Amino acid sequence: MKSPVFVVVGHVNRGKSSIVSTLAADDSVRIDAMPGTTRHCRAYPMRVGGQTLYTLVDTPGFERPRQVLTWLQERERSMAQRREVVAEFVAEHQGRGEFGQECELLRPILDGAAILYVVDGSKPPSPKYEAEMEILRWTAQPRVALINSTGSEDYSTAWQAMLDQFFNIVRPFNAHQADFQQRLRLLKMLREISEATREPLQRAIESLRADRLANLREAAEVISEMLVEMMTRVDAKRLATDADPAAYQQALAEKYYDQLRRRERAGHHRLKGIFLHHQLEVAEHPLEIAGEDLFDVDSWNRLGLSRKQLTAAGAAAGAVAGGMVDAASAAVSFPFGTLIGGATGGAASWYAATKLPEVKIQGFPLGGQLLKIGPMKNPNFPWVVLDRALLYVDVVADRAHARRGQVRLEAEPSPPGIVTAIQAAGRKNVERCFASLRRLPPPENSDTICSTLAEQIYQILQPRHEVTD
Ligand SMILES: Nc1nc2c(ncn2[C@@H]2O[C@H](COP(=O)(O)OP(=O)(O)O)[C@@H](O)[C@H]2O)c(=O)[nH]1
Ligand SMILES: [Mg+2]
Repeated sequence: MKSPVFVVVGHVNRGKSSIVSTLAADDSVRIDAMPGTTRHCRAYPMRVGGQTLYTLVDTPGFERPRQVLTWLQERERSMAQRREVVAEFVAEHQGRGEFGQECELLRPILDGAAILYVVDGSKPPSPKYEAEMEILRWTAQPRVALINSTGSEDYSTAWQAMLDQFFNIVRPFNAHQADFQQRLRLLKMLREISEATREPLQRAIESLRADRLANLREAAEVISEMLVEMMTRVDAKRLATDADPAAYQQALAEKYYDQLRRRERAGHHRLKGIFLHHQLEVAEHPLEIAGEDLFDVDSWNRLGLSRKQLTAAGAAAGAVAGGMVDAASAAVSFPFGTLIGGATGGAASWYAATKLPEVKIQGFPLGGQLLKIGPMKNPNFPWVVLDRALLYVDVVADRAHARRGQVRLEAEPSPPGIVTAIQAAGRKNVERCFASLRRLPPPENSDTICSTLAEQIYQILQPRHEVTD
């Protein structure tokens, strides 16, 4: 079955390319404050799993609609034959240079595409639009007008009265604000515009919904993998037998924390890709681990974890970690409180200067000491990482692909501490995974823990981003 095609028409700078970008979930569509950026028609398919659900054709709009309309009117035979006259117009002018833009946009319409006519509701309507709307009416294809708004003024009532005369349906649609749900709502409306669109658009809606759930599941897996790796990470440095481990601590700690931050950035980058935001720049404060912030209980409260929750989680984690402490670390003590900021019990554990057995490899004696840092035992650490990841998904999952420019993660309106919104049972399940991961050596069944954790995270994400009818 052929997938529906929508040709997006309107004056320059009305938001045509923005509508294409948002409906095709494609952030590579050029959107520009400079008029005339789109010079040729270009098709953007909405694909899911290799299948094209529907296609949007971005156009530069009409160049000389009045002349075209005059040409058509001079040749009008009857109302029933208007569409044929439009076809004659294209046949006569195609490839000739004159009316090039008009031929380009009319061709797919004559081939059966539906029309999305875009106006800017923040600018007043004027008779200068009538010629192009009339030409579109002559094509007799299904026509929908979308009132987009690029500014704050609102002339939509006046537009509605004018557009009603030329279009089957008139709807407001803000290309830069529309979230996933609003996109689906628009598709449901488009589904009804003709017999030819009904079935394929119904299937498109179902595919997009299934894809949404698959994306949320993938996001949960990405977050889980990231958490597992960040929590179980251990960095080590081999030292000579007589070396002073204290001299190497800081460099090793810096490397370790730097790797954790990188791992988080890489995870966030993948989350962005899942929701097809390839160009989007997300500014976020780097994960603060070694400084005061992470260990300042007040900053945890801002994330929504109460003192009581922290104490409870800390006690549980401490008990687990306490049983697992390497004998070597008990013997050697380092002044890490100052370096790592140990207000709530320190961040990563240190396993310093473990004596290595003397072995010889190809005649060279090996041995000495091993300085190790990790895994991260701070009970709050994974909750902060999880909270940041959930906030990140909130930002990218519902952002219109037409909206360009940097987004500030922390500035997004989001309830403080998404993790606090998690039901007690869910939080307990997540904490159970975290507790297993805090063990050293890293648990052998971390793959199983990772999938259990991913399922728990999916249970958090799914209702947050659920699509309702
Ligand atoms: N705030 C806002 N700006 C928009 C919206 N749609 C378009 N614009 C802006 O209007 C300008 C033209 O948009 P574009 O989609 O390229 O329009 P086109 O020339 O009709 O394809 C760009 O600067 C867009 O950022 C919208 O829904 N909201
Ligand atoms: Mg454009």
